[in-house]
Amino acid sequence: PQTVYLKDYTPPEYLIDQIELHFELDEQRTRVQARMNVRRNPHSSADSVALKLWGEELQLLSIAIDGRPLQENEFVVGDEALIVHEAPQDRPFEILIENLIDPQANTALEGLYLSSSMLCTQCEAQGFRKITWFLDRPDVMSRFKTTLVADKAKYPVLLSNGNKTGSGELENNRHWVSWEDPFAKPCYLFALVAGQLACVADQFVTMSGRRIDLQIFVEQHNVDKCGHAIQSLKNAMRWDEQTYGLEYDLDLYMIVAVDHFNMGAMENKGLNVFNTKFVLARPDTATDSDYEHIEGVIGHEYFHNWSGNRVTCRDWFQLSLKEGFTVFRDQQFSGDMTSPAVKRIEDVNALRTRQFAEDAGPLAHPVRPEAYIEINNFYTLTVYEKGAEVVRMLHTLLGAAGFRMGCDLYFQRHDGQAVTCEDFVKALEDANGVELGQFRRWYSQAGTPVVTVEQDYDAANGRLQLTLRQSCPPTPNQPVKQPLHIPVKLGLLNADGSPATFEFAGQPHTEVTLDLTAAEQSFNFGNLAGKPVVSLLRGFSAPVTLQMPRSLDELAFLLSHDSDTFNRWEAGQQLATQAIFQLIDSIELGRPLQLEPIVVDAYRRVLADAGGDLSYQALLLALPEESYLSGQMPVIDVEAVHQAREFVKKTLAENLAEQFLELYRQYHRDESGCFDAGAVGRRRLKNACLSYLCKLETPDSHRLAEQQFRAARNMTDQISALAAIVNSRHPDQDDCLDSFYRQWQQEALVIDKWFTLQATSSMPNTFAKVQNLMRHPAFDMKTPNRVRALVGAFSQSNPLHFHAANGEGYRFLADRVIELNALNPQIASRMVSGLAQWRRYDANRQSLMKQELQRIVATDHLSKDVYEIASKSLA
Ligand code: DPP
Ligand code: ZN
Repeated sequence: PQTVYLKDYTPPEYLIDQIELHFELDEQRTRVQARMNVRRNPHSSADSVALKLWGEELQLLSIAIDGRPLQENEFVVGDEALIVHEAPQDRPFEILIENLIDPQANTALEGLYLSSSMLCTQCEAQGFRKITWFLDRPDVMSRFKTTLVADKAKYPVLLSNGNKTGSGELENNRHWVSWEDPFAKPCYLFALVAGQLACVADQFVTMSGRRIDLQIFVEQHNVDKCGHAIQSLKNAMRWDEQTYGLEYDLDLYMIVAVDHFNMGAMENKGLNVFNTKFVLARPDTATDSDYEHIEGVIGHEYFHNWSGNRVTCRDWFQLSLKEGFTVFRDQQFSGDMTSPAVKRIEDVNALRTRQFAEDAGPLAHPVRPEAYIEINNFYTLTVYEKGAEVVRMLHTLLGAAGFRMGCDLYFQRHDGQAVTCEDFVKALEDANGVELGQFRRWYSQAGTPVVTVEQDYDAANGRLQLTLRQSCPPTPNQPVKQPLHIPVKLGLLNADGSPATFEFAGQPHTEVTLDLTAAEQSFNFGNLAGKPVVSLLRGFSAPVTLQMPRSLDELAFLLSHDSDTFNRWEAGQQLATQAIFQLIDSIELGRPLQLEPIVVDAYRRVLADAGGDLSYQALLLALPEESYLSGQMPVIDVEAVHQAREFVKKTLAENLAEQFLELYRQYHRDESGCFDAGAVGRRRLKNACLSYLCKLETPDSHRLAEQQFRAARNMTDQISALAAIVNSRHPDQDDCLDSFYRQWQQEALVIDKWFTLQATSSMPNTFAKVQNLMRHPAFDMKTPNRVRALVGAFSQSNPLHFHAANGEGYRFLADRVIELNALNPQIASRMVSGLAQWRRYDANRQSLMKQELQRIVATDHLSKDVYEIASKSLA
């Protein structure tokens, strides 16, 4: 397979200003007619060049230029492209292509495909070439007119981008609808949908007084689960007006929910296509977190209308231009809608457990990658989540007002263009009159920087000197790293826990952002009454690993007193992490296990402090995840990590049982249907307590969980109780699982949760259960959500059992990857990630994992997607 390089970018030789598409829709034989207005790009080389249109899995019926059918010697059709040897060079011309496609055979879910009984499309990144031959690249922007013709009974609803311009009846019970999108766009934003769909409608009045129709299309049985999505959309539209001054630009905004979808959702102009998971919610079927994710993803796709659609990417190496920026925007939005403190912690937690692992492994790549074999493999945590952190640092460095000025200039300067990450940074610089030269390295340099800290306190003069050093480990193709511009937010605490006022750069402060730009740099803080406790990297102001040795006492102190909500939580995490690592040492040395009393005391204080944000309190109670702990070990010992963490959880439960039970009782009430911060917080805190209490494995704790499970009228309470039951030795576990299945068998998204709970259980014989579940009638390898719920959850969220020392988990995963490779390469390649980190394990596991990767690479007809991930993992 061929590698594509950023350095080889050249502007397109041809442009397509307009395309008129005509579809005769049919499950197995869809006829596509594309009429394109083509001309040479005045900004490309002047040489005469052949016209190369990308196309895959298409059957050509006819091709004509300016009405003249081409002879066979005038063009050639290959597996990937159609080449017209001599196209007109000196004038615009029209190409007319007719071809056939087979949506039902399309299990890769790229291009036009069948999902349940509806036809829909997914064109990002390069799916349009599976619809017709085209200049499928984001810097070719065209105005689209689309006509859809279909059977009226099977496909009463026919949708595409933009505004509806006409419709009518045809013979044989067929009908047509035509659409026109007034905004030029790259073909990755094209969409069509056809099906028997119910519509939930609303309206939004924009800040300039325009009335926008909002429509959500779902299968009839889901109309009662669209209320939250519609409200989220309205919230997002208002928020973008208020926060970025950005208004919606069409008269209609449509969202369609489909069961079969490779990703979360897609921002097609005026016609978003969503995975049902990020639309459908009812209090009894969706958890509080589901409600939040729906709001976040609805916001994300809506925000793309400006950051992605009006201003798009020049080439796919610039993907983070739209994704990093839009993730940052959706994070801001979700924080504003819920709790900024809680949202920040959740985002950092995900970044540190998952993106940091990617950045430390064989698939590490910069936020702006330099090479790819298959672009679908680069929709990564690095491009999305680290990309968002890079935008967040720009926000921190420029301040909210400066950042907004920069964004205004960016949108104004580049509206209607396909641009680069460089253009984005340049707009921020120009609007603020600043220079961000060194900062740009964040886009080109992979790996997570490590920052170490040395403190030197001069009591006589009340001065503190901090020396910060940064380094970054080598990553593939980047052996040597340059220092980065790292914003480090800092505060100091007095001995009594109050915030200290200090002198920095001649001014009094209570908080500053240090610009760490050199490999080693010292900073001085004066006017101190006594030795302060340093609170560093507040709000996680940069995506780095901070190494700062601290005593358990100091961490407990910060957990009680730090005014920065992120660092207060972080102190608790570090406290638990240190305690767990001490226990891991004891396990490995065969010593008896004992938890430091200071840890129990710290959690007792967290339990006692019920004054504030209960969701935040629940986060303070959550122990660091096994994957986060593993990420810090030179050689990962999954069993010791699990055993040590369980020991801490159980010991805390034993020592603080009364407090856990009291809090549980205090907040256990039925507030189903209430989603305000108070009700959500009460559920979170109560369920955190329940999960501790179930570690006691007493008849009382079992009864408590089962009562909650049986009585629950909302999914948060029901699934939390079931999770506690499934992860304990509860005697009625199987009965509870069966009754849950019977209750919810008609609700695909709830059954996904049922699969995931079992796949992630830490109890013995989980692997046998996973194998049985593969044969369950509700399991289906062609439904990505189901595959992720079982195969994905087991291999990525059950380290204990997936990494079984006999290699059964690895063999199982490789078998599934090979099966999926033939059905859906994108999903197959996502599943490989369970094996990518093989170097982090002991020699026995390394060789077992490597074997499976080698078996995958040796598979016949391996897709580019799987080949790239598996071969790079081995390299
Ligand atoms: N562009 C899509 C997104 O919003 C890709 N799934 O992330
Ligand atoms: Zn996106």
